[in-house]
Amino acid sequence: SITKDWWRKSTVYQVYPKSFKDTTGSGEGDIRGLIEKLDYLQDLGIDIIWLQPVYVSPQNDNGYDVADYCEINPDYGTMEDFDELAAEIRSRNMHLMLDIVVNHSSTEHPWFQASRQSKDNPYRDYYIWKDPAPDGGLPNNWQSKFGGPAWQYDEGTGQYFLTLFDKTQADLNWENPKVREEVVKLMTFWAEKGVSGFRMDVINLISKDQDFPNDDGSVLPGDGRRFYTDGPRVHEYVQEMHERVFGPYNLVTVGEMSSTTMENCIRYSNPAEKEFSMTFNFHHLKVDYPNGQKWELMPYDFEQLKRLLSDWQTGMQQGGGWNALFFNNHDQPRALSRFTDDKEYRIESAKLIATTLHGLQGTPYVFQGEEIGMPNPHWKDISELRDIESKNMYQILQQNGKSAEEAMAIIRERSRDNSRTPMQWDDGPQAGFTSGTPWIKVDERYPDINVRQQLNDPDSIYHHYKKLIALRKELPVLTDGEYIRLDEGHSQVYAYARVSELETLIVVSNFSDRDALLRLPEDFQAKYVVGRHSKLLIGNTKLQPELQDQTELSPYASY
Ligand code: TEU
Repeated sequence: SITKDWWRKSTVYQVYPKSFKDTTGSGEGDIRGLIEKLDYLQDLGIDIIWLQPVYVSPQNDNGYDVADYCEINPDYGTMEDFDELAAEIRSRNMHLMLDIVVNHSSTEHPWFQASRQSKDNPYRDYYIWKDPAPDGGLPNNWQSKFGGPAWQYDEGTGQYFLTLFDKTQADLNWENPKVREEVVKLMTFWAEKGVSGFRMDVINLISKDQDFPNDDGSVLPGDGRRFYTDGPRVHEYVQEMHERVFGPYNLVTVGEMSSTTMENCIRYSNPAEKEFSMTFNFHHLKVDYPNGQKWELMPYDFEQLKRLLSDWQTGMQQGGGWNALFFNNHDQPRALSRFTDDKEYRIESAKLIATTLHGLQGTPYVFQGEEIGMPNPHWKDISELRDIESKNMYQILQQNGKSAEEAMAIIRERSRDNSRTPMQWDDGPQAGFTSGTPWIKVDERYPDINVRQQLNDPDSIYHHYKKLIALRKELPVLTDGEYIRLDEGHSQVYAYARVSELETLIVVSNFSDRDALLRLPEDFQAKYVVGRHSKLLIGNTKLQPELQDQTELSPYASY
């Protein structure tokens, strides 16, 4: 039986199907490959599998350019394969969460093909078309997230259409009730197939200011771009989806919020608002962006990382919102390489990343490969990369004056392909991912970093994740405990507590390659440690009965 808000004790595993497991020798992962690995995910303790897009698509943005919302891309398999996957997941008491990409569709979608036929075509207003500006230029100064203008000119009808992402991803016009009807229909189609939930792609961009004002360059505090985010009718649209699909089918939903605010995330995820179950926000993953600019390099700001994590813990807790917890996904470089040490202290670092995240309040997301400590791959040159955003930016950086080497150095750190290389199953050819040639290279360190070797090692990163996932189901304080930051600006250590009536849990992480010493704040010790049953969550998740008055921490140790 599904108890209310069951997903507050769940852990989600994110599958990037193209790189998960190939069963045909095509060099690309497929649905049957995921079916083969369900026992592995069940063993890890996963409750929900977030399957990224497998719909019909020209694959310009690896499936986030959908050309048929209710059909499976033949590269991934058939609808029968999908139905078998759904049944196999249900039979293991696990849940399937599908990716819904409805801010935009592929320009190869029949809707768009019709829309571009003529200005009076019935599908014209499914998309956002604008006349050229009086001087013949672009309708406004909006820029695509993948670089370049956000408007593409259509010769046939002499108008521009909006593309906030790639030029082959045309933004849908949510002002049009027919578009909203189509979205309800396609979500109902998948809900009827027994899908338990949806991850909603860049869902806070669907409501545009109908004046389409120029971007005045004012940015939201810390990041983001005003015209992109949390538009005038976004909450109205989400509430309509909740009323017509999420609620009736009791779905668990997560909204991907590009450059949003805390206030909006509280509105999006407080159950009383009847919108989403939880939200992804990205502020903590921009602490290495010099003044919010992704395509410049700087060492990450540790204090800002801790402050953002803490602010969002406290703010969402006070506002009744719910965080989707993550450090990794298919759009980000591997956190292991980004925030810790992926060489000498790789294993300690991978465990630290896990312990630091899984001690927080929210629903944790495990992105494929993080549970075995996969680092950023080594990229020789741009020819090894596949991501449309990386390839665009490699050109744009050089147009803006960077040398090819300087551009490549930035791409190496920032590219989304860092997280898109094939899952490393064993030390056999192509890490057991494919019998063919992989669509993107396997990282050369796979013989030392793979699933098979870690399944048999009780001290492995894999088993550390498995224990953390189990602990979330065992300790109520992980779900409900008040969050209290403890490190007070320590230069190496991030420490926090989760406190409930019965338990005090303390999570301590040394994000440095040097020994560290942490003394817990006196008032905290007096109030929460003396006389209370205090537990120290140890990296290997054994619970230590008493608490020293100060904690010695070796490099990248986490407790
Ligand atoms: O990502 C939206 C998004 O904000 C990221 O693309 C990020 O802003 C981008 O990498 C630039 O830094 C979602 C999907 O997760 C992503 O894979 C898609 O490319 C994008 O939407 C368009 O559908």
